[in-house]
Amino acid sequence: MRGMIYIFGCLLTMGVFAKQPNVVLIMADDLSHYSVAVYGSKTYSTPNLDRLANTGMRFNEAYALPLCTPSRVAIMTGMNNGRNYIGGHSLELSQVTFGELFRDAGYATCFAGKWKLSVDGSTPGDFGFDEYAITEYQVSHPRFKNAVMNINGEIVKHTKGEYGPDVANAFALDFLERNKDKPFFLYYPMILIHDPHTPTPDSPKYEANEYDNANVPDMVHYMDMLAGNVIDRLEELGLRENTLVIFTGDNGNKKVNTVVLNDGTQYGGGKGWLKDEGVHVPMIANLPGVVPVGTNDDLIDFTDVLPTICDYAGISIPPTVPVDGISFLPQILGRKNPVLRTAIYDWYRNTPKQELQESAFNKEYRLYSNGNFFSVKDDFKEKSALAISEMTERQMDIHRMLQAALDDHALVPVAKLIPEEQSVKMHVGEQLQLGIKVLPENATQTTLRWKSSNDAVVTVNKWGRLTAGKKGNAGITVTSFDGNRNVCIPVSVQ
Ligand SMILES: [Ca+2]
Repeated sequence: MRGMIYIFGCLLTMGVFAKQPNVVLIMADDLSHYSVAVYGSKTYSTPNLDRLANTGMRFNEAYALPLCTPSRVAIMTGMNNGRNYIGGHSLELSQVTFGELFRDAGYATCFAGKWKLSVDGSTPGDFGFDEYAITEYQVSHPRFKNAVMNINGEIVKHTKGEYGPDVANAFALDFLERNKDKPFFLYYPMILIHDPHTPTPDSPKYEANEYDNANVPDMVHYMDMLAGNVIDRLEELGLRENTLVIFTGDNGNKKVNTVVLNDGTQYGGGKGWLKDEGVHVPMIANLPGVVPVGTNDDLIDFTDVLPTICDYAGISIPPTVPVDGISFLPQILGRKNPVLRTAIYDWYRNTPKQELQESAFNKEYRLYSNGNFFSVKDDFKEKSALAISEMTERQMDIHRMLQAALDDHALVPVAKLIPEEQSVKMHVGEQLQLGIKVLPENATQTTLRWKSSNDAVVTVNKWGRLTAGKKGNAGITVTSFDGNRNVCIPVSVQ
C-alpha cells in the first residue's frame, strides 16, 4: 500500500511542478484549531492566517498530539510515537527527519524557532538542517525577552531586550532571501504562544516583562504577524508561486486559554489531554495558482505531514524510514485521495514513567484502549462514555473499526537482527551500505542505532552507510530501538 501511495504522489508531482519546489512549514506552539479566527471564533485576532486560509486549502479535521515533544517527534519523522518516542524534550539521534530527506535531495534546509529536543545536547544540525536559530537548546533558557539562543552552534545571550520570536523570524527571512535561487525547506516551529505569557514588543508592558495570562491575545496577534512576515517575504522575493506553505499548531491551548466560538460554545484549553481540546489543530495549505481555495473535512494526522511535503517535492522516502503517515497532497490540490485515512491512532506518554494512553478515533468517535468510547462530535469534552448496551448498529461498527486500529498497533517486539554480511572488507575512502533484516517483519520499532568502535577506521551514519577512513579493524554495532537486540559486524579496512 505504501508503494502505491508513493507512485501516485510521484505522478502528481511530475504533472504539476516543473522544478524542485520550495516548502515552508510553520507551526505555532500551543495553538488550538479554534484559536485561528477563520476556524470559527473571535477570541483572538489572526488576520494573516485568516487570509492564508481564505486563499488556500483549510483543513478542518487535522490532529496533533497533546504536547510539544510528542507532536514534534511525529511531524519530523512521520511515525507514530509508539515506534520512536523516548521521552520529553528528546528526539533520539538515530531518527531520520524531514530535514535529512530534504537535505539529501539537494535542498537548502533551515530550522528557525523552538527546539526543545536537546536532552542529549543535539541540535537541528544533527537532523539534516544546514542552519538553525533555536530557543530552548536548554529548556531553562529564556525564550522571549533577552532570549538565550543557539544559532548555528553558538550560544547567543541577548541582553538588549531582543525578543526571541523576532530573532527567529529575522533568521528565517534572511534564509529565504539568501536561498531564493535554490530549492529550500524552511521549518519554522514558532516560539509563540507557549507560556510564560509575557508582553510582546508591541505592548507598553514589554519592559516590565511580567507573566500575565492577559497577554495571550497579544501573543497570538504577534505570532500571526510573524507568520505574515514570512508570506510577505516570499511575495517580495517572487517565490509564492513556487513555495508550498503549510501552517499548523503543535497541540491545543493551555488550560487557561479558553476560546469562545462564534456560536457561544466555550472551547477550553486541553493541552496534555488526548481529547479534542488537546489535539485538534489548525492546518492550512497555500500555494497561489496551484492549491485551490477551499476547505477539506478529511482526517489528517501529524504523521501525514512528512510524506505530504516529500510527495510535493518529489522526494522518495527510503524503506529505512518506515513512515506511518499518508500523503494528503491530493487533498491540498483539491483532489480526492484514493488512500483515505479512516482513523487516527494516538500513542501518548510524555515521560517513560507516565501511564501510556492510547486511542483510535475518527471525526465522530474516539475509543481508548481502556474501553472508554465517546461520541466526540456530540461530547467533545468526553464527559460521558457510551455504554455498549445502548449503542446503535452503526456505533457498534465504528467501535469495531477503531478497536481493530488499536489492535493493529499492539507492540510487536523485535526478536532478531540478521545482518546481510557477517563481515565486511573495505578500502580507504570507500563507502558501503550495510543491510540488516529486522524480524519479525511486523515488528513495531524497526529503526536501528548504528555505532562504530573506531570512527578513525570507519564511520557509520544513521542510515547504516559506512565510510572507510584509514587502514585497520573496527566493529559496527547495530542495536534495536528498544535496546534488547544487537549484532556486531567486523569491518576490515585495507
Ligand atoms: Ca506545544
